[in-house]
Amino acid sequence: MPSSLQLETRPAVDLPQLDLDPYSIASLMDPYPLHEQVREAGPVVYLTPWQVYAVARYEQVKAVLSDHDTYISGAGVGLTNFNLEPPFRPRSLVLEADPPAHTPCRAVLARVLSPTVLRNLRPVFEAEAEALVDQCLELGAIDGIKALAERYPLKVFPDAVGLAAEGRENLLLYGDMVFNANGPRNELLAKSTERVGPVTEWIMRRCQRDMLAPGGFGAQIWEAADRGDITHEQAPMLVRSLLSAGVDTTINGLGNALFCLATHPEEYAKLHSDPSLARYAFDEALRYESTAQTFYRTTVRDTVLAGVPIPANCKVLMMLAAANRDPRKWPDPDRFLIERRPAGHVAFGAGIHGCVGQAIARLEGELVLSILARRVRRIELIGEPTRRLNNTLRALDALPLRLIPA
Ligand code: OVV
Repeated sequence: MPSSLQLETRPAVDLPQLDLDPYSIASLMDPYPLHEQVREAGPVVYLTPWQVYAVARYEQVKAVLSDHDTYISGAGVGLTNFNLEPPFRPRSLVLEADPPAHTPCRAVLARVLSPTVLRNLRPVFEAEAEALVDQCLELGAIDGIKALAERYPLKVFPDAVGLAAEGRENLLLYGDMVFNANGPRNELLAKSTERVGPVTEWIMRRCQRDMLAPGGFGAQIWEAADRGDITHEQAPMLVRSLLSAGVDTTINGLGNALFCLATHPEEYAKLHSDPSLARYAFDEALRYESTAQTFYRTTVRDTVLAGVPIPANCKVLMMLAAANRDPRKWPDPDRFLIERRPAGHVAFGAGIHGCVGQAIARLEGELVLSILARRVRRIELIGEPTRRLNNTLRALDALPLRLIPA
């Protein structure tokens, strides 16, 4: 047999084929055993249940995030390949777009959420955090999710966008559905699609100019269209991005941080004695319990990653939460340590699609945790936390806590 034929029929270089399902109930409840299996099987693996490539090591996740020309977002950042199946809603102009179309849209959002803007918002966000923590302290026993992790972002973020108070719980249903939609068409997606019914129309109506208070993020997006930075057709779609990505994410970031602190009293004690650790504690919680567990890319051409060939038009699953616990990158990765400096974690992604709202997310996290640290001596877990399963998000439904005042 001629050697060239042998070469052609040789299987791809060491591509482990794993019969593992990240969307099984067991894995959604506790994803970390599967993360370790994928990470240790090789730098690139193939998950047979969904027929996708997957990377779970920090180095390869970072490589895929960084090479946005090869690993594109325009074919969707979930399991569904938009080249083969249409998206369930009109594509996001930032999340599900590539340069050059992506660039001006991203720039508008980056300007609206700039450090200067956030510096001005800080006193407002701080006063809200103080009021809410005081209310929780008066109650003593609270559900940390409903009373704090949900209430805070649901107040401060839509206020900053310029959204009226009525109907904000719709944002929770919408976020739940958008993040479920990045996974397979399973029971979770079916249920949240059912619940979301009339909400989509409500959301799209809120993106219109007349619904957005002057001076808010929403109004500023429309002003960017007046300046010609984007078109007036694009403006409501970018407001939709804020409403899609700005609430459920921070809610669960905060909820997971409260969970980490309640289950690691020795770490909470450190935070209580030095509230200036709040910013690091929030980032460590994001590393340890990454809110957005996964995102996908799609190969635009044949490529090679860590010596493994990947053909064109394939979905590549980036296991962000697994990369954030890769022992090749992090000493003692399975320990929650608030004095760690977890710079470089990929809970916000990285590169041109890295979370454009990460500064506002960190502002919310830092403020809530630092005010808790000052006013609460101890956080006691007084019941079993329950999970809210979502195809993308690491989320809690309930977190029974008692707050012991300082
Ligand atoms: C779920 C999600 C994350 C980030 C961005 C968007 C959505 C968007 O709609 O642009």
